[in-house]
Amino acid sequence: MFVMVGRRSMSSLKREVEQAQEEFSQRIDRVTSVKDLEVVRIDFLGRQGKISTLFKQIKTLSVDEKKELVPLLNNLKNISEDLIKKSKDRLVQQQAHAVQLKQKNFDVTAGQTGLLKGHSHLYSQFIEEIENIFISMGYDVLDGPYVETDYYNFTALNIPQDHPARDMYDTFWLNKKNLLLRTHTSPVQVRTMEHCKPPFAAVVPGFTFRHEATDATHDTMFAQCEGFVIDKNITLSHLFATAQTFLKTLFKTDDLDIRIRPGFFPFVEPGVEIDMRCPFCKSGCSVCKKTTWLEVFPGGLIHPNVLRAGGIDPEEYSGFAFGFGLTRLAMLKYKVNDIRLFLSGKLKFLEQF
Ligand code: FA5
Repeated sequence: MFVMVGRRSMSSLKREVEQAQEEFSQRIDRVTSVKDLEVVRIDFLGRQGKISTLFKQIKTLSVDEKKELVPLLNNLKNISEDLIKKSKDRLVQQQAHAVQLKQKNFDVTAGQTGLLKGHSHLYSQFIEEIENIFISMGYDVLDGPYVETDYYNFTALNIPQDHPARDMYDTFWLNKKNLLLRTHTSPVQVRTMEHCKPPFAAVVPGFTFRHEATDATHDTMFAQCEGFVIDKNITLSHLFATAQTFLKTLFKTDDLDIRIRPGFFPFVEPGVEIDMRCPFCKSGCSVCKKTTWLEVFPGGLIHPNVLRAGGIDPEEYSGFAFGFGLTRLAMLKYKVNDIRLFLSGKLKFLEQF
């Protein structure tokens, strides 16, 4: 704060006006922000500021002295106010421009520490692993629609209208006639036969939907993996060897027995259930429920009616098909005890994989 003590001589007051002017010019030249400018304004033009304080000295002067000093002080005040205003306009503009530039060059990819790092979902990882195993065995990977027609999901698979086997699949029917959410990946079999000439081998991993009560091993949305091979002279031995090779590779073991039981699916004849020896124990554990066997791989030889629906002559070609529960297999491999965790979005669960 600038305080005047006692009466000053005219010449000393004039010197002070000049000094104030000089100091003001120096300070305003150095100002780089509106905030700093406000400090300068208060120091010179505020009620206790240097220029205001000089004005207060006028009353101690004679009339002639006043006539000489007042114009000088008015001039200093006007110049200072004008410079403050111009500087403020310039600084406000500069600051707005800087904000604009910052937004324009804002790099959303710039590294930040301490942020959560994402990774692919357990489903994506497992599907990729399964695809790679089958690709190494010469299979193509195919896809099919989730919204299916009654024809591909049932009729073409040897399950005509009113066939009791339709009850095996609790179906989500859509409002549009004959449309449903596919209950299994098997519809892709006939879709493929319609477009490809044998021989071919393909797998179709993907989501399927059933209108079922959920529990630890049943969900309404879960994944299956269909597989089928069509060529001349395909037999059940090809299916068994495929199942064994796939399961050995997936569970990373050379020592993996399989056993075969009869199974019923209208689209295969004969139909089988292939079980594998529990890879986690020798004499029974909680995973295999003390049986040492796990039911994992339903399949069979493709029914002649299905080959015909796909435009393939069953007298010339035969094929095998399987459709295992991909989610259930992932539960076994990663020891997940509740299927509902897969799509729960719970990070605590997902971060483990
Ligand atoms: C089928 O869906 C046949 N399409 C499989 C098939 C394909 C057989 C080709 C022969 C030839 P199934 O309804 O059994 O079959 O289902 C196959 C697997 O899907 C089951 O073994 C089970 O692992 C899994 N699965 C069935 N329902 C559910 C569910 N609600 N939640 C989780 N997994 C399920």
